[in-house]
This record gives sequence, C-alpha cells and structure tokens, in this order.
Amino acid sequence: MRALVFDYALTPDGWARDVGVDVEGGTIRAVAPGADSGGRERVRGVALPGMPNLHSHTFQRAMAGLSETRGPTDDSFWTWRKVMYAFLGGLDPDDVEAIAAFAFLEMLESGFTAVAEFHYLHHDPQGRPYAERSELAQRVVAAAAEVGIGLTLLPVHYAQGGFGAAPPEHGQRRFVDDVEGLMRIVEGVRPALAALPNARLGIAPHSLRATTPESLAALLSANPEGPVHIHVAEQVKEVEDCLAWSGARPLAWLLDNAPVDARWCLIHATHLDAAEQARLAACGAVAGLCPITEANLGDGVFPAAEVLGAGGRFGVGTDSNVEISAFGELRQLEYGQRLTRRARNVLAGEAGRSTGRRLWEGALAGGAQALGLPVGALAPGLRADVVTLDLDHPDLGGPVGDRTLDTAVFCLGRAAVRDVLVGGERVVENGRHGARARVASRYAARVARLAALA
Ligand code: NGQ
Ligand code: ZN
Repeated sequence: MRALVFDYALTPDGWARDVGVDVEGGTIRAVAPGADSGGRERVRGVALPGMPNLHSHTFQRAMAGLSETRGPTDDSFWTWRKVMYAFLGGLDPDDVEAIAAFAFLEMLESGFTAVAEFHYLHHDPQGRPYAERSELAQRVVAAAAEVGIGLTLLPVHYAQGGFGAAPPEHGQRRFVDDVEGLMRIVEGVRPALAALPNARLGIAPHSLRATTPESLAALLSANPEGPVHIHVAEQVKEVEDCLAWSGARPLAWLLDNAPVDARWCLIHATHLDAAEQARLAACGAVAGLCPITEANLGDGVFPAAEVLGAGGRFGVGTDSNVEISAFGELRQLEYGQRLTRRARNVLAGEAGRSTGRRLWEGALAGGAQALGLPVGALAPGLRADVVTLDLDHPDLGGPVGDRTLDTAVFCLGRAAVRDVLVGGERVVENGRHGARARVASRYAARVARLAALA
C-alpha cells in the first residue's frame, strides 16, 4: 500500500486540498480530502486524473514534418496518405518499437496516461505475414511496457482498398488480411498484453471503406466483447463514396447495419447531417476526436456544439501524433468551434462553466469508456493515473480551481505538466520521463536510418 497526498486535486466532488490517495497494486483504494501529511508521501502541484488517448497510430510520429511541402497537385488527406504509405514501406520491427516507445513517452509527458493504439501495420515490407503473425503488435506492447503507459490494443482489420470491394493498393500490402489472419494476430498478442498491469484488447474494423458488411459481421461475432473502434466519416469524399455504394451516409449506414452501442468508438465522425448528429448523441458510442490531426489533414470540423449539446459522449486522440498534447487536443477542439461559429467558450455548455474543465472531464469519461479501462477519475477502484500541474509555473500561481485548468488548456499545454503517475508510480518528474534519454536517442537513430533510406 502506498499513501500519497496531493497539494490539490480534481476529485469527482470538485477541487480539494491536501488530498490523500491510498494506492494498492496500482489501484486507488481511498481518496480523502483534507488529509494530514503524517506518514504520507507528498506530491506537489494540482492532481488531475490522467487523460486517456483514444486514438493513435504511433508509427506516424516518425513522419512528422515530412508531408508539409506542397506537391504538384492540390494537397489533401489523400496526397498525405500517399506520403504516409511510402514512409511506412521501410519500417522494420525495431523501428516500429522504437517509434512507439518515443510516442508513448511523449504522450505521458503531455498528460496522457493510457492510449488506444489503432494498430494496422501487420505484415513485412513485402506484405507477407511475419513468422509470428503478431510480431509488430507485440512490439507495440513492448514499447508500452517499457515506458509504462496503459494500453488498449486495437488490432485492425483492413479488408479492401475502398468501398465496393476495391482491390488494395500496393501501399496497403502491409495491412490487408482476412478475418482469420487478423484473429491469429489477436490470439498471438493476447499473452503479452495480459502481462501488462493496465491493458485491454479490443478490435477495429479500419473504416467503412476498408471493411465489408460480411467481414464486419464476422469480426464482431469473433469478438463479442471489448472495445470496437472504427474510422467513420473523416473526409467528404468518404461520404460521397459511401452514398454511391450504399445510398446512405457513412454514420447512418453504420448505425443501420451494426449494433453500435457503448462498446463503440467512432473515430473522426466529422461529416454528419443533422439526423446523424442526433443519432450519434443517442447511441451511447463515443465520438473519437483528434482535432490536431484533423486540422493538419484538412478533414473538416466536427459538429461538437450540436453533438455535445445533445448529450453525446466524446474523447480525444492524437491520431497521426504530429504533435502530442492532451491539453492541445482540447484547445484545438474548442478553437475549431470558435472559428466556425465566430463565438467564444462554445463547448463550456452553460453560463458560469469553465471550458477547460468541461472539456477535461468530458474527455476523461469518454476516453475511459472508449479504452474499456478502469481509469478516468480519482476514485476508489480506478487506476491511480494522475497528472500534476506545476504550481511553480509563473502562470499557475493564482488560486487553484477551474482557472488552473483553463490556463493549462489555453495557455500552457505541456509546459503545465509537472509529474505523471501511472498506477501510483511516478514515470514523469518535472516534465521529463525517467527513460527519456535512452528512448529518445534510440528513436533519433531510427529516424536517421529511415531518412537515409528515403
Ligand atoms: C490511418 N488516417 O489509418 O492512419 C488513416 C489513413 C487509410 C486517418 N484516417 C490510412 N487519419 O485511411 O487507409
Ligand atoms: Zn486513425
């Protein structure tokens, strides 16, 4: 048993001072505001429940900055995807592990304490399964174990190149498998995942365009429980292609043809008509928003005011990992609304409410649901995953409360983070992960190797 006391904490009952937290086996046993410090280890700063990151493709981190030069035709998501496919062609298992470890480390330093990795890089550079089919999935698990982040692994099924049984492109050779092949990856990685202190296995049909009605049904019957994540309607072209294929818009098609409920996380549910907005809010699934990547890729703006206003659930993810920041995702989410509506404090919901607090608490709940892990609040029975804000930062010297969180979201970002605890163990101290030097230099060597190949 470890007995901690935080200077301040955001508890389910609101802000509190001198918050004692008892931790056993990584899980919170008791939370007691107004604790006296005798016999307790003091953790300085303002404790927030750590944020779950509900969507990541870690390998894309190593192409950050490589797709920002204008190409010969109008650049778009689709030209970015070509660059991304070319980049991943050369990744070997050691690259995959080194990049994942660095991305996970940066997530921890930015305030994320668990991540849902949407893992679709399965095969070797020629598109052949590895001798151990789950080789690359196991590398992702090893990376999470090395840096100590909670993990929901989502082995991804990629069935086809596009709507209507389009054959896969050359760039998709490392992803494509049948349901049986994917299930061998699921079974292969299960033991490694079971050895992590806070991990979960889910499943992910990649997207409506990369799945078929038959493979979707087969995948769901082979995986009757656990999280289900899918990319939904990120690009206007996906909406048009889905209409041409089925006569229905993507989210409407999914809701009509799959048992979408609270197990589901709908990634990039960007393009929704009014009926879809209402159905999304009502279905119990989490809208998985990745506002920094969605801005970077030119996807469009999720109708957050409408869906959240109707009681919809949401969480945030870092997707391409071009910039990794828990506070930054929430800031971009709100800024998208401000820019399109020419208004301020759109997502706070009601008068007198703090935007930063509303977003942090909303994304905690939705993120925990999407990952299927016992995280998301400082409460008994949940993991002791905590991010502390640095009260020594010159911008955080005022009274502790909603304003502290608003300052972190809108002003400081990662610079607000002091310590990060996962399962009660301190993995980040004064903004730096304990393994940063080793993990960052291994990552840098891998990025240099990849650059030399290109
Ligand atoms: C992904 N990314 O899975 O990484 C996709 C691109 C694809 C986003 N949708 C790959 N942002 O769509 O095939
Ligand atoms: Zn994605």
